[in-house]
Amino acid sequence: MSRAGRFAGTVLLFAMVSGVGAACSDANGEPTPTSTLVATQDQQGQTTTIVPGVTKGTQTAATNTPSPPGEPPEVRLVDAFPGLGDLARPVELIAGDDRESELLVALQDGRIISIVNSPDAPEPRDALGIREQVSRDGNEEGLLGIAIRAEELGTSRGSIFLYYSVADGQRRTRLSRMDWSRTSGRLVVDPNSELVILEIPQPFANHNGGKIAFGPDGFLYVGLGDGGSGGDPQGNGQNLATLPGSILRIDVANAMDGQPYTIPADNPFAGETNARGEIWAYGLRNPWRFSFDAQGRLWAGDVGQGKYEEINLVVAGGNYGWNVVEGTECYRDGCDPSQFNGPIAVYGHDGGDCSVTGGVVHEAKDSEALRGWYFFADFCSGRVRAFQPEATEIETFVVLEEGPPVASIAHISRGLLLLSFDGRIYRLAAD
Ligand SMILES: [Ca+2]
Repeated sequence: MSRAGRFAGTVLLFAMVSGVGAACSDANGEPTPTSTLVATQDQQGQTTTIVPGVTKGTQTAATNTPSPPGEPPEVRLVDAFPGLGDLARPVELIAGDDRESELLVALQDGRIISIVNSPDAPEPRDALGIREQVSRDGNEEGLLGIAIRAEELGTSRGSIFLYYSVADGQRRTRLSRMDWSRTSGRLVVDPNSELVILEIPQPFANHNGGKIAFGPDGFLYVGLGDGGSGGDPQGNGQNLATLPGSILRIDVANAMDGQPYTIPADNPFAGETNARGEIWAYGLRNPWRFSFDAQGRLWAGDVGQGKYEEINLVVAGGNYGWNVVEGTECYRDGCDPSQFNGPIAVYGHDGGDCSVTGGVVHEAKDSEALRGWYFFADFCSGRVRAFQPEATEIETFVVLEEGPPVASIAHISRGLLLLSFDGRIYRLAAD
């Protein structure tokens, strides 16, 4: 199957992933990118000279000069693991050890695979398989997030946290912890060691959020969608008494039976009546992927209903507007958008855009030209966009017009990796 064919074939899946498949909108008043820069996509296998942390050949950091202020970098995608077979719906990639010689990739069907961090990586090994307990009934259901505390990566055993849709019983998602150890140097998770941290009833199959990550403060952040359907019929986004529609911040350092987590005392709603203390920020529709940058700032993509896709800078107690505001416009008539935390970047549904995949600020150990830009993607169109967070006025550029269906973006020292539902993991490279 041709690459173009693969991409076309995944557009429908995308629309479903975002939950906006039936909600196409007109383009009136949509903000448009100020610049369109088309970069070519490399063929698979072009970058076989790359080794972890080092970029050889013509793509050395020394030859990549920073982009002039305000000018977007020229980028292309290279297959990061050309020796690997296609992966089935990869949704997260994290380091498996402190040298990043091993990487863990979560597959939506309930597997975690271990791959060698090298372009000529041999076929993956299984680190965990819990397909029988993970629901894939809905397109957006499945194993959606994994996280390991960075301090544990240099050790021989530790804990991994998982977020997935539960197969049995009432429709719900689960945050849980399992133990891992190393066998022949590779991380293996023990599925029998599961401790359930938190379960969230899910009234509908879509909008499950699913990104989980430890912040620089050591607390676990959990992205939850609004509960699903369309338009947030339960009003979870603006309801502080319910968890959906929020990013949570919880302390799982001493998780145990009977007290699987605690609420940090400095959480914005800790101790308030009629509010869940776990909530760090709310008013989110489906925060599909978030990340922390080197300064500790939390960036989240929020998938729109039918008109606008957002990138938000998430702060304690922030209310990002859903379901009163979509983007910078009223979703409910007569609202006042200035009452909410507005998005840092927003784009409309022109040209096939329909579902944002939140990205990362590139620390660019591999390329000076990419340093400091926040890169993110649209799952439906395949476009990759970028902006400079430090700019006085945020200006968003399309840096890649035709890309694959990127479901998640990860950041390791080797570079910025885009996990695509075409089965490949790409590295973003400077041209
Ligand atoms: Ca919003």
